[in-house]
Amino acid sequence: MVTHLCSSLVYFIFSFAWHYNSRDVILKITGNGKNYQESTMFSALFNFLKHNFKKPMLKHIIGHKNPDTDTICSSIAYQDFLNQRGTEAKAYTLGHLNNETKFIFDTFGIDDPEHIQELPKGSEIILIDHNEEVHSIENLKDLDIVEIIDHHRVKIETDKPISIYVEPLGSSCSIIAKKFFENGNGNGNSGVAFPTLSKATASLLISGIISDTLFFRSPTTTEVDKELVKKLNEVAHIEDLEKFSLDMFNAKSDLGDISTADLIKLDYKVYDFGKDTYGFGVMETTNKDFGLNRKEEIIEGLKEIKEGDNLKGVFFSIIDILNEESYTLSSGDEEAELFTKTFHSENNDGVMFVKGLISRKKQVVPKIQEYLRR
Ligand SMILES: [Mn+2]
Repeated sequence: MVTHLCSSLVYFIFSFAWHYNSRDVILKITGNGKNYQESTMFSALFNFLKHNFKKPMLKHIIGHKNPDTDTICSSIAYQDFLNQRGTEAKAYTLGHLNNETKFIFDTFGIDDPEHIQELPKGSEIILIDHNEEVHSIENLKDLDIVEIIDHHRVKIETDKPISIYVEPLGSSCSIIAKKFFENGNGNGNSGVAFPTLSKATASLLISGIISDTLFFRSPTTTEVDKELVKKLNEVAHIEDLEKFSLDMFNAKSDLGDISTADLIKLDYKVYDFGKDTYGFGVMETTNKDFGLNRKEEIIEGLKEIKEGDNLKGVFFSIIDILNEESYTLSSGDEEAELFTKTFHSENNDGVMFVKGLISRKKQVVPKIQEYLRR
């Protein structure tokens, strides 16, 4: 920094002196020496200030809409990682935290990230846990994506080269945890600070992995996720992970007097399959009856979303975490048929039960995509 400042100062003095000496030559061209002389002086001064005192642009870390635990925890952990490496970055959320995330924040004493809907034009953003425009911030088109970290299917086009880290791991928190272990504690590249993994960040990363993999029950789980939780817990020291995961899932299932519209949108994503676009809401729960008892209103809600958002169909899956099975409702007969045919299930009075179907990302979306391609 000091060397840089000195060399810039020397450059400033030289460029100013050079412009001053060549004033006579310039005078003939501009016809007004005074103005020119002042403008060079100012532009040299401006460049000097710009190079040495320009505030680095803040990188805004953004997870997906209808945020879940993985999206929030990976955003906060990555903010910590980047800040420790000297990069100005801040995590935001595009919506309210769900009850599972709130439980985790209460347990570890973490503050909510700032809520935003949009960002000023030209802001630099890092997308975490998503890469599709429909899952992102409202005015994504006006923003400058500088990096993507994700574990979903890739569907994005950028107009310049950017850093992209996509790995088929169980969570985005797994990818951030890997970054800490690969770059931290003395393994970093020379000249860059080594991020230290704090107890709080390790706890958030474990929470995100447990949440997204349903504590290793989901078919999205990899051996890497299991290894990472072990290593992270050497720092986090969560005594009983099994009990902690049950507390998380029970917190997520405790939905109180939530409205039907909010229930459907709690964990809701829209997927474009080329010709047709469908909506998929999921409710991962240890209390499936909370959803099944409201079957009629939920189906009505799905129909409204289908109409309002001009979709081909909308599904809502009640996922029984502990028994690893699901009950899916749909917005109409045609989409119900698509679902029963794709998953070889039956439609029992509007409820389609499938044993072992618990992942929207790895099972539901790819299989429906495959079926529609036929
Ligand atoms: Mn995720």
